[in-house]
Amino acid sequence: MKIGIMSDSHNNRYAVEWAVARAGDVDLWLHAGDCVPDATYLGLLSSVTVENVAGNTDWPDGKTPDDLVVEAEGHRIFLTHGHIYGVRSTLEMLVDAAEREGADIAVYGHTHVVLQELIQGSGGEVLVINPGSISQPRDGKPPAFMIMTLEAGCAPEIEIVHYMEK
Ligand SMILES: [Mn+2]
Repeated sequence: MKIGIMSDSHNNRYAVEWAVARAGDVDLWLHAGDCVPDATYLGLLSSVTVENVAGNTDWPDGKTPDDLVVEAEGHRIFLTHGHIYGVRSTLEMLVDAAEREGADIAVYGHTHVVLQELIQGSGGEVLVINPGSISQPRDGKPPAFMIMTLEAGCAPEIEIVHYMEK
């Protein structure tokens, strides 16, 4: 299955529209927070399920969780914004939290920097990914999102899509 992954859209609805159009057919969208209304908008534009979490600039709305786990194709994906786990200084707490949830993939945002890294945890390897920001990148590259292809028994494949790329 194909999973679109975006984060930190920060109220840029145009960026959300672009990502949906560029991604084409995906089976699921993940939005890693900042801001929740963008994930709601994503759900209106796309016909597939959107799983999303709250970011540090999202006011508590009583229904959007800080973390969640999505099961797909034999994988467990831990989705969180990342500020709770101090991701600006270390990915250790994020990996620990993912492992506590039995996840082999951890998706976060917050830093606005694209990252894809296989990190050794205490119980195995966790694939840690950050799709960057779809509207306010901080890595000197154009805005980005990811498309992850998951197949049971295969290593996840990740495509990084930058804004305006064909
Ligand atoms: Mn944030």
